[in-house]
Amino acid sequence: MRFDVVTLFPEIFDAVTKCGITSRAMKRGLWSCHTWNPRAATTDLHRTVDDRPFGGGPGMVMMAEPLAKTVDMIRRSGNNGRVISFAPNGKKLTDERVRQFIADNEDIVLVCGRYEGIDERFLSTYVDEVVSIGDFVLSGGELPACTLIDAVVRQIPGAIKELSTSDESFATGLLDAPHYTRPEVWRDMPVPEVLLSGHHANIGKWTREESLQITLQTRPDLITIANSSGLLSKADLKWLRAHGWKE
Ligand code: 9D3
Repeated sequence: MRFDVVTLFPEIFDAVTKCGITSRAMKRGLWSCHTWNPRAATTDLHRTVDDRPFGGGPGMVMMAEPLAKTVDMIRRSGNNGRVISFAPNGKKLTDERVRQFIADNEDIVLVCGRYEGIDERFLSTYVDEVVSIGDFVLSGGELPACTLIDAVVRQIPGAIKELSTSDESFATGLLDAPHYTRPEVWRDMPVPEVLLSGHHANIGKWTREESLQITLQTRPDLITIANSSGLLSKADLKWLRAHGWKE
């Protein structure tokens, strides 16, 4: 899988190309990432990529032409995949959309906005899809683009050895149970006894109930979704009803 990223700040993508699971997956040849600076596609003395908004208002707007020239270059370099741009008014990224990117198995072009946004005429002619990562204000599209890359790449088959990605919380539909490691007692706080017992059935039951509890407390909406997706057992439903769950 290949990502081509249009960005004024290519260094930010070191976060995914140089660090951790995504870096290892890149060394294994599972994906590649090329950054393209739209300043390189400008012709004026000051390499201008932004200008004042027509109609007035605060801040600056990214100009269409440097972005269009850059995507044209990316096309000529061989990436024929979807063009995704990032903006606060985009559609919220979900685990479901991330899995679709994997299933599609296509290259992707990412366009990162800075300033107040991108000229609408570029968006309407070059961009297939606008993505947000949530209702909070960031400084630009780069961290959302890194977020998308990280979320997608870690799900490429072979990127992760330890956990099968189907084991993860969004596949079980519940949040993770708490984790503990050595030492057995840290600052007078012991590890829950059941986890030291070696009794795998009890450990499984405890872990499941911790997951149900944390999900019920912090994300009750996920309990409703897990239930309607058939991800909850009779034992789960019994535990939930006993702990105040209202269907
Ligand atoms: C919603 C705020 N906008 C109107 C006052 C101004 C504005 C703020 C921040 C316009 C662009 C940005 C930069 N943010 C992104 O480019 C962005 C983003 C985000 O801020 N939050 C969540 N997801 C994303 S994806 C791209």
